[in-house]
Amino acid sequence: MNDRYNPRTQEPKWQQAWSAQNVFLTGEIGSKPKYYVLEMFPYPSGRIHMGHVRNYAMGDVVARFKRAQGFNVLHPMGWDAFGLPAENAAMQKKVHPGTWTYENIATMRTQLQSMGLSIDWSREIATCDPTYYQHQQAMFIDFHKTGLVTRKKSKVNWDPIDNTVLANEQVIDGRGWRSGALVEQRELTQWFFTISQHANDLLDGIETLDRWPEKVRTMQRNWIGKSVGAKVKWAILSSPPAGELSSVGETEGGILSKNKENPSPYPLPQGEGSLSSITVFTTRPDTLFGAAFVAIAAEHPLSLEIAKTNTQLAEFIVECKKIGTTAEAIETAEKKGFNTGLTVQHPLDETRSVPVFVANFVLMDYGTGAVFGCPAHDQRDLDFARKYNLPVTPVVLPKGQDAASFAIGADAYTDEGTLYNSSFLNGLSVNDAKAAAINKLESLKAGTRHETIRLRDWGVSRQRYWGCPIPMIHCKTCGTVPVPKDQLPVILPQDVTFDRPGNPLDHHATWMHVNCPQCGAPSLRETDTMDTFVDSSWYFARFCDVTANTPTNRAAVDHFLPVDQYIGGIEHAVLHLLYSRFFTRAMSLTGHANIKEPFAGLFTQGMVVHETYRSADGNWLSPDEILIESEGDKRTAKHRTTGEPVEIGSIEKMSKSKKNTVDPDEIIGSYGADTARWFMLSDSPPERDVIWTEEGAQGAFRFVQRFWRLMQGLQAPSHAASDETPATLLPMRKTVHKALERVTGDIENLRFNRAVAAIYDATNAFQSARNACPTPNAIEAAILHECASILTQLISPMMPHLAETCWVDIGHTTLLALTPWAKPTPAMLVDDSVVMPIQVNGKRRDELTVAKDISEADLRALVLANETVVKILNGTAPKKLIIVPGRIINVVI
Ligand code: ANZ
Ligand code: ZN
Repeated sequence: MNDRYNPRTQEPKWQQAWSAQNVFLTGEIGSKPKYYVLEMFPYPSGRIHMGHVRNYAMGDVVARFKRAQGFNVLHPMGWDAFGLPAENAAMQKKVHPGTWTYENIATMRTQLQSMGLSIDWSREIATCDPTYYQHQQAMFIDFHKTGLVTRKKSKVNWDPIDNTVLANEQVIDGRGWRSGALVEQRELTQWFFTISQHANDLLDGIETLDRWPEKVRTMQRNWIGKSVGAKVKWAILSSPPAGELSSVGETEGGILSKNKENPSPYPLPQGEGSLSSITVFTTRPDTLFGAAFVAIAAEHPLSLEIAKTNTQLAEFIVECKKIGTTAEAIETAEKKGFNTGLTVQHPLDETRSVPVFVANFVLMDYGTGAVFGCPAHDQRDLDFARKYNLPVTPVVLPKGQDAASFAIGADAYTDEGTLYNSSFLNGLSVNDAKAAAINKLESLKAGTRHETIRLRDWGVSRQRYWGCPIPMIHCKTCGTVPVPKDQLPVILPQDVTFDRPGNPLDHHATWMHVNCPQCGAPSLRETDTMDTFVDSSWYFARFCDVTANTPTNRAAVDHFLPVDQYIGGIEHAVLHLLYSRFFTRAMSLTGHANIKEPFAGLFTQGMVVHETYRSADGNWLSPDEILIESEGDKRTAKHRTTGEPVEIGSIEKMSKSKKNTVDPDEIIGSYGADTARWFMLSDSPPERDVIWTEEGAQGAFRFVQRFWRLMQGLQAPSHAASDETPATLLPMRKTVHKALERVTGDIENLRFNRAVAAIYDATNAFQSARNACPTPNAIEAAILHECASILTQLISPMMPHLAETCWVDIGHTTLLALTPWAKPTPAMLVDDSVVMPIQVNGKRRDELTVAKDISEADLRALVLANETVVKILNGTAPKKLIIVPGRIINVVI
């Protein structure tokens, strides 16, 4: 007999057995209740990393557990296979993106299979495969027909040397990654999904996601960014200084339009800040009486108009544009303004006016592209006011402050308080003042209640090769025409070159030349491909039936969706999840599904982190280049070959740049997949980071060996264990049944580390009991076997190979993976009982044997039903029943 468990022979053996018996294929619809567990599918970058191991180990525990609990489990796997890295590889290694991608998929599939994941591989999909993306193209056309897709102008990063559009990640410190040229902003007509029109529905939906982390729900809410407030009109009073913007007059209907010498009309829609007024958006109409200035965006039509005759302003506008378009860049840039010389009238106080600035912090595409500034109650406005010497008038008085002495120093006051310095708003709370101000504005026709959403439409055009082609054709006479569905898929051409910058599809000799499907005239294919976030926005629906010849099989989608448990990284908390939620709505609007929320339960797991190591010359060293020596608590490291001392650095997320990674293949090769899975799940709560250590892996491996040894030499008993338990085995048997109950609840709630702890305890108890019972009789053997079976099943979701091996070793003849989850025997869950004397009026009359943890209500009922007590009471009620828990009962009559 072997005296060690050998994962290298056992793990492949069981993987073959499961696959040969199709254990993990999802069953027919309706055979059993369904359970859909999904981990975010990987990008085929080349090899799996430890983060994948953790993510997929967790999902697999849930899948195996739910299967054993009698669910028809859908647990699929696929590849998020389009994207820029494949094109970079094509350029650097002269290999076709498709070849590179499929080779990576083959490698990673083998790696994942070596983990022993219980996946239905018959449902595997790769998003770069035409059998997948043809359906995405069909839906794009349906979305287009339904108004869920539009085309409009949008800014892109333009590399003026390479003459190409750059993805955001190709812009490094404002320069093109290849050319090094300063990147410019250009406007291009691009394709968009109209997600912003669904913002309110996406917001409302968040409230129904009660099995999502609160943190993610908050991030989604913030990203959508709904602001409630008002639009307020400020009438333009005076002109800019003469000479800069010549001859303007204060005539009704606008200061410039009626000027005969300068007839250029503003390109402004009436109302949105027409010639005569500037409309701002504010969330703080309560602070209107503290206004010190109005500021407009550099690209506001009014600034552009003034800049036509004002070169200084024109220069300022150019400077503003250099900041870039990201909200982050605008937020961090130094706040600057340009005084236009215009003044506007306060909407609630005829006697007051404020100056108008063009300011670099005002975004043209948010709100109305114009704001009023209240320095006392907004930090940005305060900084601005200090810089340009504008008055700072507080209008919200904090509780406990004195109106006569309260003053604003370096910090704006942004909290609650009572309005003052504010005419009819004086004395109101901030909230009441907001309402009162809006009412007044509305009655004066100077403003309206208004909500603004920060979420922008989702631009999906990418000027790249390795993505899903957008199935549209541009015809000179018919405009943009969808590719007829019977001509789908629009397949990416194979013969492309990557030897020049830009989109290879634009350089292909023939691909883009087609005839218009409507009029037959020579036309051009759209050469933009879709953002890869589109690919991952519906893969979970395709998994329900990967053979359907329409995008979805409605019966399958209606049955399996929503995903019951989705597991992935917090880095996808906003975009991927929001896009998927939108896409699911869009699919339902076009008949491809019938739900709004794709993921009923979401779990975001923590990262895998590791110590870092550095040599004396400051270079990072990988864990396998060093040796750790420990003396007591002190650990030192030295170089494995040179013996030079190595500094042990901080614990960080595993990354290639810091070389603190370990390779899953190596771990699985030396310890086996079960050890890797067990350690990943055992050491910290799944939502937190887990520190990977060699010592920890070794500890897990020792447990694997110990568990296996413990299960040797137990034979299947002649009959099942009865409830009667010899006193020597009773505590152990109870511990094991209680562990069964606890682990069941812990896995249900994804508390894997707690489940592991309970298994350790129960395994220890089992080991002691076996030691104490070296030659079991038939009754004892049956109990030991029962407990061994339970323990083996408890480890099976985490360590499925070891569990199958032990399952056979203890005499079972079927696959554990096909065995229903055990149920604890209720009697074994009862804690040790106590004997409680019953006194009547202080005199001992009887006793009760009850469970230690019996509730007081149950105990009362037992006392009143006790034969002796019933006789003494003789139909009357006791005056009092005094219970000292666990000790004594006194009946007072
Ligand atoms: C006056 C005011 C006074 C403001 C005060 C705040 C505090 P959120 O919550 O993000 O929607 N704002 C409006 N449009 C803007 C734009 N296009 N670019 C830059 N800032 C803009 O922010 C709304 C607030 O941001 C608005 O309320 C406005 O400043 C500013 F004590 O109006 B507030
Ligand atoms: Zn045409």
